[in-house]
Amino acid sequence: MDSTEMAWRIRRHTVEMTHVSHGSHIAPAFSCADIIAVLYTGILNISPQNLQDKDRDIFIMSKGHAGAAVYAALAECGFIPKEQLLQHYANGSVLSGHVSHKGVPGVEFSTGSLGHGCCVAAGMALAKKKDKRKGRVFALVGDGECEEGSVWEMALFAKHYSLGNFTVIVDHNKMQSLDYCDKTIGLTKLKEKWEAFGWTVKEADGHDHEKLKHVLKEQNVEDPCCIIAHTVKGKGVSFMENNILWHYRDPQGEYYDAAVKELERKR
Ligand SMILES: Cc1ncc(C[n+]2csc(CCOP(=O)(O)OP(=O)(O)O)c2C)c(N)n1
Repeated sequence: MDSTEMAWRIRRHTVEMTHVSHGSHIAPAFSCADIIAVLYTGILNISPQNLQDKDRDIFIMSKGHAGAAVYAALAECGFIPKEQLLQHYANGSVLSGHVSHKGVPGVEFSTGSLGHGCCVAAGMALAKKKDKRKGRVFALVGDGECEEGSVWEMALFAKHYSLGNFTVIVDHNKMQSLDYCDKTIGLTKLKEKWEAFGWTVKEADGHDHEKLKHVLKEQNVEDPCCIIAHTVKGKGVSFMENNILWHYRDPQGEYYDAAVKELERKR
């Protein structure tokens, strides 16, 4: 499957998942749907067959609240049955709202408490390096998540250990849960901040699949790499785009119908 079809399917599944469960975080999932689609269709060396392979790539969804996008990609890649997606956010389901690795093959670490996943990912990258293992480690963080102090401890750590096998992707949609990032805790000169920590920094349109493939394919030798992906929160359904309401709101009634209609038209 190509990345465009994968991104469409991630968005389409996410509408159903959040509609059925009355679950939140549709806009955070739409924001990174293209990044996840590109990762799972041509970058990550992971499959249901190589999950025990110590040389596999590792992906950690540090902004774990957008777990629907990961579950949808895993279902499309054969890690979990597609029918299971509709249990997302349901009581007792293994597909919890925030990504969980318990009972979900393909999820490497449970996340949701922002600022943690990327730190564990850095530790995994160091373990790979020490064990002389192949494979790269990727972590997807939110820009609001970059307001967590632990993210910057991780940045120091990854540079100190020259983790060239480690890539952090920042989903830079300029929004967080209740407002714009800049109105909460400013993130000005985000590129310069990562550079000041000694990272190689690249920027890309987070919805341009060719650009994403280009920056994600290149691997650094010594420095850890940060890719700042410029995105639109809610991307794919026009009334959700850049609209803070859709961080938590779930699509019901006329909103559900309109979201489905727009996505079907865009296929
Ligand atoms: C440690 C922690 N504090 C607060 C929250 C509540 N929370 C969930 S999503 C979110 C906003 C995240 O913003 P961002 O990282 O920019 O993600 P995006 O805008 O892409 O959804 C917050 C504060 C959390 N999950 N973890």
